[in-house]
Amino acid sequence: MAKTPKFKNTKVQAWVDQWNKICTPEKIVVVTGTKEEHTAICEMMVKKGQFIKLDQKKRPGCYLARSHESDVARVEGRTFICSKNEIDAGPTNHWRDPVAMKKEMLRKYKGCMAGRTMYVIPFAMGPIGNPITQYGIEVTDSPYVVVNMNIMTRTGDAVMKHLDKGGDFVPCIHSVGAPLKKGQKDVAWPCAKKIDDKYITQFPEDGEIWSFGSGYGGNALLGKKCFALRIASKLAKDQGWMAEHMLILTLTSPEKKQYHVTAAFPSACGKTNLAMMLPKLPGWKLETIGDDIAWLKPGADGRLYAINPENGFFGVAPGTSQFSNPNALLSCRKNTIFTNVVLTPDGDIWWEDMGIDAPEEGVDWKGNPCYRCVDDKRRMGPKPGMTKKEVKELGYVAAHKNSRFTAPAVNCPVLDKAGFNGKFNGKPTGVPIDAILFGGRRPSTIPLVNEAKSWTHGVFMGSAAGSEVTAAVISDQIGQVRRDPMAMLPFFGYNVCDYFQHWLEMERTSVDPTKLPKIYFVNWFRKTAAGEFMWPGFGDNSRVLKWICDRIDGKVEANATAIGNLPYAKDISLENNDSEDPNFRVNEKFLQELVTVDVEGWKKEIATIGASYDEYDKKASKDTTVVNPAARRVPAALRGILAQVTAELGK
Ligand code: GTP
Ligand code: SPV
Ligand code: MN
Repeated sequence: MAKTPKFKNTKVQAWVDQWNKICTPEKIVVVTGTKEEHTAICEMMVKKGQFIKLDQKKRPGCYLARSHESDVARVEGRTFICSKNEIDAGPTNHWRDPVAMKKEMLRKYKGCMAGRTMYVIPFAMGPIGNPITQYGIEVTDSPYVVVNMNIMTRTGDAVMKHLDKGGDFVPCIHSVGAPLKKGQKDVAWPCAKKIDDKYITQFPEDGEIWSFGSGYGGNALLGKKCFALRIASKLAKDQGWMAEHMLILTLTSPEKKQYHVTAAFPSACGKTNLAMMLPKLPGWKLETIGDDIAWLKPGADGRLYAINPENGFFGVAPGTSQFSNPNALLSCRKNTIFTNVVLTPDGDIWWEDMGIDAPEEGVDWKGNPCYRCVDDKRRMGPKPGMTKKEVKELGYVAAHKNSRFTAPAVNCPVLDKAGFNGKFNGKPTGVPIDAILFGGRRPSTIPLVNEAKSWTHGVFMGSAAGSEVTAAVISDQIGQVRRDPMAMLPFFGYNVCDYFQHWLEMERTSVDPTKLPKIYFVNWFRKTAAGEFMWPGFGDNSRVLKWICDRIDGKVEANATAIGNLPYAKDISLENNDSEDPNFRVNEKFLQELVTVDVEGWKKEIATIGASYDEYDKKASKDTTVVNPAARRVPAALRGILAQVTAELGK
């Protein structure tokens, strides 16, 4: 057995010692977080065939990994919230009894690191020393996780020093679940191959995270969804703050007025893109603070202040191009890890809709050869000489739809450095938020932008968010619209109804509710009957952000409708709307439609929102610990808005 190293923090000592005894690794390495250590681990993985080193002139410090076919995205069906009572996990989560779950998982962990190195990663969610920051220790047998955590979080000695002083932390255990027998050769992507052998388990009441069997993204980089959303959302509820699936951006108007905006869109629905967007509107400047997660705390003045707890971007690769998101492309020019994209013969990477020609030949995400299509330079197929149509019919993509880049935030050319470091006007408060956006991929009905009439109405809007399911999750429902309240459906650490109530409480307990951010619902994804996008999206979304700023400043009137305050089309600036390509230009006829209430569509929409509430209420009663099974848990205030909108639509 490996010898447990000595730690000053007794809780760290106990956590590492406990898992050393259970998992029986060959050796233990405590991650110090230096650049040399990071490179050495990457190079070790190259030697073992687990990383491909990319051309170091074109992509300095960059590597490519290919995952196992069973391990390409989050597994929601194997994600568990373990609270003593089922009601506290709520109707949207997979609940398990914590004692039974720990027993079941301990059997899995027994000897699971045999033949492997156990890494101890001290990490911080947020700038080290910031009062909002939280700390964690992830014990893992995956070097891939170590180097990704190095990018996505602040890791190493600086964090351990903080813990040495007795700082508290969230203990996390992760194993790929693939022990090695003596002399057994490792594979390129070790993991538990059967979905049912994977577990992504949160114990919000103990503040612990246990993950087993997967090495991919949010399943394995435990600081991200498991900690910064699931565990943190519960902490936030108990302590009066918010942990949200939101980007944070800083917008500066031509008059040099600054605004801070957060936006909650479901997975693969445009957070990274909006977070680093290049505004089409002349004179507007956008800077990035975060692209996925925001922690918001009420300040003494009643405003909500936000920090980004992360340190890098785990971004969706396909679709990222010079046109759609040049700043993301620049962010992954160096020190980036690519997973499941195409390898080109010159040691570079490629993916679908990267906006550049595919190489004539490459290696696809499964490690098989792929070839440029004969009739489309920007598509690849599994055999030489294929047409774009043939490839489409096969359903083949050369880069996996959920292939990703892990890029350091400091690489982002438009990073708001102060905001990213949790500072505003020199104080470590995070940035004051002016507007909160909700959104999703909705091909019909939902307007381009809709302003909430009140905080409660905004919470209603968030609760009713929904989207087509994307490839960010392993699911047989990709493309179908599902309700995804506040884009948090896969990430609630507790009961969704209590979460709605918590949002309402933020207003009730505010020292000055008039200072809370204004709330908006946006939709960049409306389509025509023929399936074409009606809004160009990307840089053109700055037109919507400007309207929001104008509303905040009281500069424009809005159309008060049954569903909320919509813009008058004339107030959406069409400056610089002269792209040659009609796809990248605002179509004024469509714009009019995008800001008009589709009454019939909304009647259906409202009915399904009501049905989702009924479903939450109904499922709650399954729990035998609930005294009154008929008790309704969806807050009455939200039911009130639902009734109000229903009545007004009927007028
Ligand atoms: P996660 O990292 O999974 O949380 O995703 P995300 O919300 O950060 O999504 P991201 O910005 O990576 O975008 C996902 C996909 O949506 C990409 O393929 C983008 O090209 C596409 N997309 C983003 N913004 C827009 C937009 O304004 N219009 C259209 N049509 N597509 C967009
Ligand atoms: C998401 O699915 O929302 C992501 C990717 O940001 S993962 O980290 O894998 O959850
Ligand atoms: Mn996300």
